[in-house]
Amino acid sequence: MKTCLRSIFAPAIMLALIAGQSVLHAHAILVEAVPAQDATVKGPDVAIQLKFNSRVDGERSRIYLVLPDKSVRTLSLEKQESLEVLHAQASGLTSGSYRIRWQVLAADGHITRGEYVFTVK
Ligand SMILES: [Cu+2]
Repeated sequence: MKTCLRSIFAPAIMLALIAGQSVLHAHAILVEAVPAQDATVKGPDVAIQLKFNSRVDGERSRIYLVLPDKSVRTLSLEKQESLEVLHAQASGLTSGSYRIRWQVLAADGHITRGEYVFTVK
């Protein structure tokens, strides 16, 4: 009887595993950003919020800010309220063109990175 049950459930378990894997295997893709790409915002203090399509590990993720003079500042991330969102605060920004550079570790164990430009007026 035990063997019988197993043979019925095994395919279901296999399917669940395959489905689960495709859900887990989601690289983090940036779906929403504040400031938005190419946006112009008011300084000197700018709140940065990056939302991804999957959970990201805040401990192993980084947001860098490339300043108008090309120097790079590593922003400290605030505690994650939502596991898909990273928050940071950039202060003392004078007017000019800035670049957000992000690198995140997604729930599936893969690292993705990207960058975009915004302007402080
Ligand atoms: Cu992946």
